[in-house]
Amino acid sequence: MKNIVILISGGGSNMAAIVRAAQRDHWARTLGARVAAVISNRADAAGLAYAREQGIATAVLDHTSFGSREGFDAALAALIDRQDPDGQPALVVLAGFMRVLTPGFVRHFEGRLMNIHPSLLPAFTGLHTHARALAAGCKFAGVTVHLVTAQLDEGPILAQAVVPVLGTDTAQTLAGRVLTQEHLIYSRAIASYLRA
Ligand code: NHR
Ligand code: GAR
Repeated sequence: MKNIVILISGGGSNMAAIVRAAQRDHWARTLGARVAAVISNRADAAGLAYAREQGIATAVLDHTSFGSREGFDAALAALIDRQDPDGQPALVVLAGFMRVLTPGFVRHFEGRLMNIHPSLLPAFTGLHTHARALAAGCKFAGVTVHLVTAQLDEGPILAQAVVPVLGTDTAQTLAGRVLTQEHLIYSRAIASYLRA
């Protein structure tokens, strides 16, 4: 069984959409895969409650209790690796995860570490993507699913979706429409990756 470990920092709506897709499309039977754990760097991440309700193992690793990024990342990697009792390397899915990961962590999971970024990469790497797209006068925004590399918000693009920018849009209204597309494309990108 291929274990999927999802990392969150907040609401976890992308994680929830992936869990629902896995249930709806019977990934255990069709893809030999399951969402094995949801891990957050924040104890107050609302997504943890949803994962627990779904019977998915959860864990919190508070990054502020580590003296360095490397220390946090090493503990996080060990925690993820413990999710695979049969030694099957997990697919690690960043879903609203807000901590930049060190090169050592990325090397350990490279090729099986995915992220969803709320912009049409390579445009608008980093944070506050919707406000920046509006400020730039973009007519289209969107979302990108990519493999994670040490270089922030880069790495091979797996899927994208385009969202038109409306004249009335605020960062919040645009974020809402982009999020709807995120919920659609992430599980499709994961399923395609698992089939490859
Ligand atoms: N790590 C690596 N090496 N590469 C990527 O592409 C990563 C990553 C970790 C997270 C998600 C990314 C996003 O899609 C992501 C991609 C947080 C930050 C950030 O600056 C940047 C990009 C992303 C997520 N985080 C601050 C930090 O100091 C903290 C910000 C906060 O806590 O609100 O880590 O947006
Ligand atoms: C989503 O738009 C996601 O793309 C973004 O946070 C929002 C909330 O996600 N992620 C980042 O900006 C950092 N990767 P969530 O509801 O899945 O927690």
